Amino acid sequence: MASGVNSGYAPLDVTVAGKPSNKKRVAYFYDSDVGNYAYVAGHPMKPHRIRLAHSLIMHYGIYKKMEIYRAKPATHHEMTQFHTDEYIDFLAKVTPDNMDSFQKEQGKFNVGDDCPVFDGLFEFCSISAGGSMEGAARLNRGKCEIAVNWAGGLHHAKKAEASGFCYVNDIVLGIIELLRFNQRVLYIDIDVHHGDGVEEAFYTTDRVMTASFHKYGEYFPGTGELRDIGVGSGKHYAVNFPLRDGIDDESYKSIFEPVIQGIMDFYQPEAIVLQCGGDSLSGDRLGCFNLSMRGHANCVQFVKSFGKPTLVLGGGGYTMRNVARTWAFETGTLVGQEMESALPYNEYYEYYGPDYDLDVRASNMENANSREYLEKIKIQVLENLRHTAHAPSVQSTVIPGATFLGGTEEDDDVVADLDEDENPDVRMTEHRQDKQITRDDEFDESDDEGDARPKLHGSRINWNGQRRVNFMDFQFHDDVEMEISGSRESVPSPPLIEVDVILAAAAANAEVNSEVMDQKSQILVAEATAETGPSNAPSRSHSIKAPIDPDGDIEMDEPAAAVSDQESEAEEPISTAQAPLSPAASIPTTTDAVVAPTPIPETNIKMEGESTKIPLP
Ligand code: V1D
Ligand code: CA
Repeated sequence: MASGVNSGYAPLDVTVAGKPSNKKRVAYFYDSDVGNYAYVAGHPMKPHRIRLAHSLIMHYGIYKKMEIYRAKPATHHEMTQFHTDEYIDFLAKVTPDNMDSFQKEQGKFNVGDDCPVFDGLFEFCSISAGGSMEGAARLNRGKCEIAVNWAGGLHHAKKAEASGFCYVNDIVLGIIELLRFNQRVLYIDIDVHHGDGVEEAFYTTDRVMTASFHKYGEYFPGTGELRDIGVGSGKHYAVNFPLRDGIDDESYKSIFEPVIQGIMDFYQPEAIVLQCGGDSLSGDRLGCFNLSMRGHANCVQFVKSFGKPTLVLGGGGYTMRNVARTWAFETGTLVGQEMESALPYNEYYEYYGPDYDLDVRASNMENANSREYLEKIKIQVLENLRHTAHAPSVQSTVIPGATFLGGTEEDDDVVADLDEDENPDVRMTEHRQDKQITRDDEFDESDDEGDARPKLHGSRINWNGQRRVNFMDFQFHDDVEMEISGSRESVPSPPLIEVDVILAAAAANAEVNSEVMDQKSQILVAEATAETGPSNAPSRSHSIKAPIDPDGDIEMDEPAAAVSDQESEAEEPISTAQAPLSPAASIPTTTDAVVAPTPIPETNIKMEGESTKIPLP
């Protein structure tokens, strides 16, 4: 076992498919300020959980097997490689004190209940994004094989819109950095929620394959159907595995490993980004899955086993003590360290009572994912992969007669049936709606040099009737167009390779989703409003109730010891440095400045304007 705790729970694999789990150089990014940021009172997202995880990581001695860095916070300019200037300007300016004078902008940028304005909002976003960008940059330079940023993984943020507790999409920014040196990047998302922001950003390019496993059906954000497979050049490069409540370790492993193996075999990514949202754990305050810590960490171990440069990120997770346990265990898994079941004493020890044990155990909740259901979806997902025309620089065969899903008409019907299984109360599934929409989903190959944007546009209606508009020209803002190569290091820029492709796809994304979704919105709006209303409640409860039990709302300084799981807050060298694939620009160089001795857990970490390496004691 990679991280052997003798618990009787599903073990992590030492080897997967005959591949040894070699030791990797792990770079870990942590900023001791991150735990001091707090969303508004009663909000389930608590950055303090990252400090809890860090404390466990330090006290388990995992720091001895990795390099610890404090990343340079992402700058306004770096953020605009994906986000609009206007949106980032707003995030930088708005405060709880002046927010009343930004009423219009709050609406426009979706800042409100889910994504409140709080003190230090922009700095929090900078820390989160800085860690992911810096992790990607170190992977690019071949300075590590694995980079970890538990403050990252904020997968819902859109180009010009906050969503689902996420403001700045550190994942998209990290992937953009990886794309400078890697032809194909695989994004994997095991948060219980659909990784919509990342999927949207790369929906029309084959340079990034996104794969999300998530609860689907009457659940935020309402996207991530099996049939959502990408558009244009990106068709077949988005993978969605919709799940129902209560999935357990065995069931999850039975789908995750074959799907990821299939993607690895077909797509052959050069780098991987893994979002490890902890809300897929059993007993999560907002989640509805039944994964144990070891079931969750098996995904990390499985991804690690492929030996690709991997950026490991956080994400959701609302039962703080369980998120901390799991991310600490997953950090141990990444460095190959055994971890005792008994938690080491640490300054947050009281959070882990009454057992003071490492494991997060599964419950006896019902698994609404039948073996048959999972098998059907898995087969369709694997079939879709088989029908993909090509991946950049990877030869494969186009299979004639493929339909939108890449399967046969018969397959489409199976999927439609599956949709109906998922949405028994919906009269017409989105799959069928699409068949009725006049589509023009090929890019307009305009000769206009400056505008390779497609003519397809659209919008989607969420499960709760909200219209979603997404702009995805993540590298194509007019004002930064010539600086898409922005890097966190000064690497000489060789001639651009295939940059036209990626730019066209990126530019296309914005218009594609925007207008496709507009069309869908017109058709679906009546139906959507007729659907069952939204449920913010954790679906485990299956009840319409206040989203959060105020009694279970544990603020950052309060231990959870007295609160039960049911009530509480409520991861071959790979790359030696290689020539970048897109031009470099003038974003400041990052170096590793050695500073004061390693703090345990978090004192004496200094920032000197650049990424700071925290030396071992
Ligand atoms: F319960 C709450 C209390 C206060 C504020 C918000 C919530 C809450 C719970 N669940 N908000 C939600 C979800 N929002 C809605 C919308 C509100 N509309 C009417 C519908 O249901 C958002 C859940 C976000 C999940 C984020 C994430 O876990 O995926 C994540 N990953 O990385 C970072 C966050
Ligand atoms: Ca997910």
